[in-house]
Amino acid sequence: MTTFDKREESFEKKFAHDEELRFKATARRNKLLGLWAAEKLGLSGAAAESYAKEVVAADFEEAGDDDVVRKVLKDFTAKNVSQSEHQNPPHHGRTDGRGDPADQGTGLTPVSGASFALRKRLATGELLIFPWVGTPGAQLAGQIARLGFPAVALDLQHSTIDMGEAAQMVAAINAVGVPSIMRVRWNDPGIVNSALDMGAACVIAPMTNSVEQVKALVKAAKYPPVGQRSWGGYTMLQSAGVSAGDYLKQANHETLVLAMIETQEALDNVEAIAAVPGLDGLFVGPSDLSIALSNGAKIDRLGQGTLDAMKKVVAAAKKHKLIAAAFAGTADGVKAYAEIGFTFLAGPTDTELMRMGTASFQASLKG
Ligand code: 3PY
Ligand code: MG
Repeated sequence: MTTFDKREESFEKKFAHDEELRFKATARRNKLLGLWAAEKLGLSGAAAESYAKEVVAADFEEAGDDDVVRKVLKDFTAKNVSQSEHQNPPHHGRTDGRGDPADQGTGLTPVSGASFALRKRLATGELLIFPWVGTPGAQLAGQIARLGFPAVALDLQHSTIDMGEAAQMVAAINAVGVPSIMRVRWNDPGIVNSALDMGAACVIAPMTNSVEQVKALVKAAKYPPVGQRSWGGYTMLQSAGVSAGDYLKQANHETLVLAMIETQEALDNVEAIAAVPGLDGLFVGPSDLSIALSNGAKIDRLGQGTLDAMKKVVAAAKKHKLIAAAFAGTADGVKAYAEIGFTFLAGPTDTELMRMGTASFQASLKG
């Protein structure tokens, strides 16, 4: 046997040994997760042990941890274990060697945790309605995140929220275990990259009109091999409660990038835009779209022409298995857009929430 052969043989042995260790460690982590989940499900003793075995076995369905998470969430839902009880599973540190050593034992939330739960929830077909915040301030953002919406969106295009303020607002929202969405100021790779680095679970880019522009958006938002997102923002991610090692592994899947359809050009290209690999969804801006469709004459978010154009967007999204999303603004908007197939809707703006709260307060004084 040559020296080269010997070296190759010893590499192979070491690889097999490492793989075995990794396998055992992952199984042990899954067992601990299974025992924790069993307790939440009211199981104990042999029943808990047997449930933990099921969780270990669930990991063999596919590569990665999604299969395990899916099983536990399904069982929680079936047994009505409430969100607040299961949104913070114990963190045992990564066991597959891919985590950042700095993460070990810090108790940070994996990316698949509550602050990044949008894809899983949307996959069920559930209608998600979230507020649209344009008023700067981490305290306000934190308060809104506690109102019970499934996510909170920050609008940086038409507000005075700057990136520094946005980072604090995202941290305040994520601290409550709620996903944050950011409509960025423009489809600029640096801005898109920063928004995600802050810990946003979803980025919406305005005025994306062509396949080239949407390809550039995806390139900025996804790590290789899908795109060319640059690694960084470690400190911001940690302040948002996210483990860096998990984040690199899971961000392409768990964070969403949506392209806005709000011009005639985007509408004409919607089929081709929807086919751009790596894009997660289409988000209609009905104000701009209706202005474009009326050649600048009016904002007509609920007009028939606008609704017909929006149906075209839903059809393209459905065909390419993308999220069909839009800005609705009011309850009437939410109802009309849900009716035609949108499942991810920006509902009230922060000022609309204040207006409605004030109206309800004044009405209750009269009653
Ligand atoms: C639009 O309606 O044009 C939007 O961009 C939502 O604010
Ligand atoms: Mg717009």
